[in-house]
Amino acid sequence: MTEHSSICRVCLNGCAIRVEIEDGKAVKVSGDKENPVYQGFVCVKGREQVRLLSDPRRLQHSMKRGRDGELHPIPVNDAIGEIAEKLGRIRDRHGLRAIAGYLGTALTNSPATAPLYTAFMTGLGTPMNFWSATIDKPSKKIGPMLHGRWGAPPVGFDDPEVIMLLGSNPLVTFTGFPYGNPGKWLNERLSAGTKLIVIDPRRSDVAKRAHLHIQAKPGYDAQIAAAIINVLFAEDLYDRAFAEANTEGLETLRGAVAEFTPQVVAAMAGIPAGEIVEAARLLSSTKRGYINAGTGPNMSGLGTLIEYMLVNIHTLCGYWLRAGDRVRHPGVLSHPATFVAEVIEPMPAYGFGEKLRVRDLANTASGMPTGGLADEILMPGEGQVRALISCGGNPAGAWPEQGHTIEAMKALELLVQIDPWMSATSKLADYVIAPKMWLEVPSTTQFLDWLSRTGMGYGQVDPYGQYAPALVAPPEGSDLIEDWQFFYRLAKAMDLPLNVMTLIQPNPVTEPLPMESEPTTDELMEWLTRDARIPLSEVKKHPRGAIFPGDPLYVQPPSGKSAHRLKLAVPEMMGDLAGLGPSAGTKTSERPFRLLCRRMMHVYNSSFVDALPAKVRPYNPAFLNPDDMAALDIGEGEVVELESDFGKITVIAHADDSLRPGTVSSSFGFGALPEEKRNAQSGANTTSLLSVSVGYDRYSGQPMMSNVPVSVLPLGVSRRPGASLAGNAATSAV
Ligand SMILES: Nc1nc2c(c(=O)[nH]1)N[C@H]1C(S)=C(S)[C@@H](COP(=O)(O)OP(=O)(O)OC[C@H]3O[C@@H](n4cnc5c(=O)[nH]c(N)nc54)[C@H](O)[C@@H]3O)O[C@H]1N2
Ligand SMILES: Nc1nc2c(c(=O)[nH]1)N[C@H]1C(S)=C(S)[C@@H](COP(=O)(O)OP(=O)(O)OC[C@H]3O[C@@H](n4cnc5c(=O)[nH]c(N)nc54)[C@H](O)[C@@H]3O)O[C@H]1N2
Ligand code: SF4
Ligand SMILES: [Mo]
Repeated sequence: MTEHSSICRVCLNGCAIRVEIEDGKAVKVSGDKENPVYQGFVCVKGREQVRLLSDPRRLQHSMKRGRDGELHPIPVNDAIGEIAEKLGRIRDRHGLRAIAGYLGTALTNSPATAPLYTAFMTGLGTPMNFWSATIDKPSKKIGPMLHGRWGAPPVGFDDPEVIMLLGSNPLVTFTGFPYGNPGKWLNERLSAGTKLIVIDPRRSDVAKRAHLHIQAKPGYDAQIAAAIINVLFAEDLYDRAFAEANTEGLETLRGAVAEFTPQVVAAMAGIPAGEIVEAARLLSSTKRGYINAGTGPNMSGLGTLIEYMLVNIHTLCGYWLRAGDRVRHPGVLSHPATFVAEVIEPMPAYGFGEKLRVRDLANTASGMPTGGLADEILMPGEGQVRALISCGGNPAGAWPEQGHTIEAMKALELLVQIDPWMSATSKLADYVIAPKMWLEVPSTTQFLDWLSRTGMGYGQVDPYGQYAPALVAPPEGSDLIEDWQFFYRLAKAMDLPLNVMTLIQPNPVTEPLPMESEPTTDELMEWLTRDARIPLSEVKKHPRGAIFPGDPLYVQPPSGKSAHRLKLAVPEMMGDLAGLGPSAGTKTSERPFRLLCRRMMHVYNSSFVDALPAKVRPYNPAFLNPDDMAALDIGEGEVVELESDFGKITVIAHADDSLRPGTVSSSFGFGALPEEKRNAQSGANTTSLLSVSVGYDRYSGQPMMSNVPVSVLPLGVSRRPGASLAGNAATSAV
């Protein structure tokens, strides 16, 4: 038995792990206690990866759909040759727009996947390049781009003294706190005196640790943000000097939030007004703070307005680094950057570049709106998408409105799915390309560097880096390639150039990759990190990972030449806000419950839901407040139906007293394909309750995937006269 260091890639947290290897097979994963950032942290998914690597259900060969309609093994290079030919024919017949690509969350396995995917799509010349960020939190970029750009980083994770989280639960999801050991980091922050505010209809794991948990009804985050700004103005708590020097629209914003008093908003959101006032006072008590909104608010239909209002609070509280401040995370495996304390050139937020043919959507700062892709496939006419290359994502399992997505997948002339598992999308594909997984491929922390630079709520505290070599061989007799190799070989077969962009912001560098002979992954990773602040060779000297402080980097003083200003009151945002005011009237739904999104520690989206550990529930419960269950006469573990305006699913109900009454909380990714007719014991696909075309965010196309009106229908209710379908109406969310 030997023990080696590696990086866990099951999720974005990138834990430093120790891997025990016996007879060439990984047998045990544990956290690396000597690692300065992770300090031994590892979760159940990280530990389970050794079982998953040799799970018999994992694909060992690529597959092709035969004339008999079934999938059969095919040598991977033959598959690539055939796919190249088919794509070439579709391009010649229908044009480049007929070919779309989709990159999902499993891009985290290797820092080479995203650059090679992007280079392939660009080399091919199609604008139909999508990724999962636009069915996740696309407004995290759109909101700040509307607001304008400060030339230095936010205070972020650098010793914040106040943190406000809206609908995110970092202790389970590793988003909203720095990548590392989130529990330890929170303990450290709390003992240093940091104040934590959490806004969530659920007393989530992180809300339990908060100084102030505002357990509002879902869907009121924009109004709550407006009320916080109202208090900042009313009590004169904002950073006046910063705002006067660097912003415009202050008075317009003051006018726009005037009707959103704490009392008015508290009544809407079902919370005490004093909590809004307290939040505003805590937030403005320091200039060292950050605010992060997770999937809950971002999926509630108003993501862009919410993110815009939150970045307004951020600016009004002055949470930006100033001239002379040290930039704590200057990057490791990324290019050195310079930062300046002034407002810099704005970038487009939404509605630019390629237009979708549906819902007036177009490219955004977060990429093309994935919520419109199924329609682009189904809608006949010029530009119709006929081929989809999907890598590391699972459209048929994770895209909203499952039935619609499945119809789209079936309508494609060519569906290529790159996936180590027989996922819902693999089952519908013409070709399934089976890739190598986690410990079988080398990796680096370069993607974490990139995330550290892309915005608030992501990334790491300190400039941390690690390199991990491939540790184990893929299963014997298998025929697997790395994700990036698929795109390299396909480009070669189609005679396309690959101009590879390193994962570096804000000034990405693109250079052509040599196509004469295929590089090794290590050579490619050298290429991707060329000109990095810390050379990869230096990072490799620290196999257990290390912090690379390098020379300190400071924010430069303003050039004095910038004519740009941060915009506090762009007209479309102020218009949207006015539509939510008390004078605009409230929208109601007949349905008494609101479905909340939620993630569970032991699953990762739809990945490996069919291969979960034996000791955990193999399904996604519908969690309900016990009072609501009692009112509906639903027993613990009872099968019930959830019905929205768009679909109905059968789920198993479990009591959870951390939920605000009137809410149902359930994770997604379960339930496979409806035609498999599984029972509730294997989970239900909550995406069937969603719609891509009703209630979406009009800037990003982000579908409404939380705060969704639903009814909870006990099965056989007619036989139980005592049961009421109305829910606990007195307290339910409206
Ligand atoms: N109802 C509902 N729907 C949701 C959400 C929700 O909250 N509620 N959340 C949304 C969010 S936030 C997101 S990000 C999207 C996710 O949307 P997707 O990214 O499309 O979906 P995932 O379930 O993450 O799919 C990951 C796929 O990659 C495969 N995979 C695993 N490892 C590898 C690998 O190394 N290489 C390759 N090529 N493939 C691999 C897995 O088997 C799986 O099929 O779903 C969204 N859908
Ligand atoms: N263990 C694990 N980790 C994961 C994942 C996983 O599947 N498992 N998935 C990964 C992915 S793709 C993502 S995008 C991230 C997501 O990370 P998070 O955003 O932290 O995801 P959730 O746990 O779903 O937390 C969303 C919270 O929003 C609350 N909420 C719902 N609606 C509203 C609303 O309208 N307003 C407010 N204020 N709150 C609301 C819900 O009650 C819930 O507690 O997690 C990532 N990490
Ligand atoms: S949190 Fe768990 S799954 Fe994510 S990187 Fe760490 S060990 Fe892996
Ligand atoms: Mo996500």
